Amino acid sequence: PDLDLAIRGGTVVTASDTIRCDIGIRNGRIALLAEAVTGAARTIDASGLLVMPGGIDSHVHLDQDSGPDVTMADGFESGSRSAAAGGNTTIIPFAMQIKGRSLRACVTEYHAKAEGQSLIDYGFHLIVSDPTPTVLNQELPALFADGCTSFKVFMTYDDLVLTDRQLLEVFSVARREQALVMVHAEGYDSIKFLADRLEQAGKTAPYYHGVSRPEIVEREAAHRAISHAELLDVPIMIVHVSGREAMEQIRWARQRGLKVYAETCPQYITLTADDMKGLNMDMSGAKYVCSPPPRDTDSQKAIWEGLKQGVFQTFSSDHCPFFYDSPRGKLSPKGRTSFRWVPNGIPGVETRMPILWSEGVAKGRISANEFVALTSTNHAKMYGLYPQKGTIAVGADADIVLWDANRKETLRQEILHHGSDYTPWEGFEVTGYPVMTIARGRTVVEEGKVRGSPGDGRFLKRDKSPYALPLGA
Ligand code: DUC
Ligand code: ZN
Ligand code: ZN
Ligand code: ZN
Repeated sequence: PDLDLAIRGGTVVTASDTIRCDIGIRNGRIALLAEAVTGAARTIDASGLLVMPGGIDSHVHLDQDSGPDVTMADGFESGSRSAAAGGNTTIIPFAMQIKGRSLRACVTEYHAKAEGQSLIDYGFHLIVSDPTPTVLNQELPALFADGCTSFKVFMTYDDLVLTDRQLLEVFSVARREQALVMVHAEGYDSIKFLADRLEQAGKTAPYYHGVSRPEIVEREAAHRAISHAELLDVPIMIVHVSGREAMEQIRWARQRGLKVYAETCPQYITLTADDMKGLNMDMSGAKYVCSPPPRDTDSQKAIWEGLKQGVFQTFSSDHCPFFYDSPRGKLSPKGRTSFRWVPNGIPGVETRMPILWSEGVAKGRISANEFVALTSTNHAKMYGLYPQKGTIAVGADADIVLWDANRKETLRQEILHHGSDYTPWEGFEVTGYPVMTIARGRTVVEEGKVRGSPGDGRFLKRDKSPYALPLGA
């Protein structure tokens, strides 16, 4: 037989269509879409299941340097395994520059961390924390040419924050090179001011993490980033948008015709600031500490509006996994003294797709096609992977998730594959779950059982993003 694999009897769902058809796969790519595909070396019966493009999670942190006191709970092996178990076939983690060091040298280290480890294909976004002339004029253009065609900048954190001048410098390189800028929009000085005042008042519990980073702080930074982007005519993607305030800035930018894109995450439709209270303001609230912090139920409503109206192009996990009960995790010795030292981030690469399906599609808020766009197709388009990734079409990589729309599951640590020792969604009930994840024609995970191996995943050299073209290009 000239086909390696046939997926038969399922309903194929892409970002644009829902079609009853079979899929024929050869050499890791989709060779054939037809009413009936026969004569393959192996056949998978997908009757009763949805057949969708594998998830692409374009916002994932793995094995990222987290300072001297803290270790991330996932490297590329466990992180990619968890991603695959959650229906993903591609992840785009970050390669972070450490201030005072060469960006190129840091990226080389991340390549070494990932080499031979990932079960699924991966790319890298860069993080620029020290935009020296060498970084701006030599290293960034060379790294873009190497296929890392997007980078993130931070407007907060001592170790990462860029001044407005520096933001303008990197934005202008992005414009010239057609790289896509991702912006962490939270204002450094406001957070510092509020956190100092809270600590002085003895308010140090994890709950005050959220109080120190209110929506206004995110909105102000979003507006500032948008203004810088307009000044230079450079497209930007505002990541992890948490609520109405920042979202209104994005709407405003779009009405002005600006190329301002946005991402949101599961935490902003399911968690609230109250989760950080834990039990009577104890340390267990640290399990939910992430930035921007979860808001309130009104904000969740706002985010749903944005998801339905196309404000958001991508729905990513912002998987940033730490241990809870560990001296190198959320409860590090310093972390116990104040929210200021609790590492910011939560694990979620495995639960992203079930949460959006369950809360979105199963509850009638978005269509299955919109789900595919938000979890896969738009990530591929935005970050230079389309149409190799992100769709089911002849010639595309055979990256596929078989999805049981009716499967009920209770999310809990016990069934997950990540390195963290907890999930923020312990006990959360979902309808809709992945049954099998197929990456370039190979079964990576089947019914929660891992079939793939570290090293099966390859580094993806991404194209320039068509979304990064300036208005006046
Ligand atoms: N930003 C992220 O993107 N992830 C975790 C923490 C943060 O500040
Ligand atoms: Zn590279
Ligand atoms: Zn961020
Ligand atoms: Zn992140």
